[in-house]
Amino acid sequence: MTESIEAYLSLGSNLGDRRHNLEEALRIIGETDGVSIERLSPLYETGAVGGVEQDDFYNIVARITTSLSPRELLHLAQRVEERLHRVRVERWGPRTVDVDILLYGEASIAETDLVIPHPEMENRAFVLAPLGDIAPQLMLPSGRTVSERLAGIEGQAVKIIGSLD
Ligand code: X6L
Ligand code: MG
Ligand code: MG
Repeated sequence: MTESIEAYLSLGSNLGDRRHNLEEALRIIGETDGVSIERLSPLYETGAVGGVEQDDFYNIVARITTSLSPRELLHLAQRVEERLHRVRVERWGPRTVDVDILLYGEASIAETDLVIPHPEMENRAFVLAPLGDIAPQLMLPSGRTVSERLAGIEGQAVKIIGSLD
């Protein structure tokens, strides 16, 4: 009952062993004091959007409960990216793992390095499709549910390829 804030994380990988990278990232997150993974979406393979032409991603969304503050959660995401040897070559380039905070309870945060809800989450099928599998009726900042937003997105290839449970 101490880990009482519900939050959603988006994880993606398109470099190296994509499944292994997501598994390792989730293992580290799940082993962290003050974080408990409550639910995992199916595992998706998704066409890359934004940035240079690059390989397809594996994406997944996790619902967690946590006693960490938003900034502590950001630091955890950054530690996970470092542990998975993420190297920043160019903006929106290929990465071993990317861990983004989508939502943190009802929090609305706009700091230079920490914006919650994630400002682009409503436009990205690689976020909305897995999020919709575990929280279809979740209300987004636009006032639409996840499934309503997903229905309005076209041309972004996403497909379920398995699970990491
Ligand atoms: C216009 C302008 C339309 C920019 C789209 C969308 C830019 C997404 C960046 C955009 C635009 C992004 C992942 C990814 C990235 C991922 C898949 C980004 C930043 N991360 N594609 N692209 N999965 N499928 O996790 O999301 S880089
Ligand atoms: Mg991202
Ligand atoms: Mg990120």
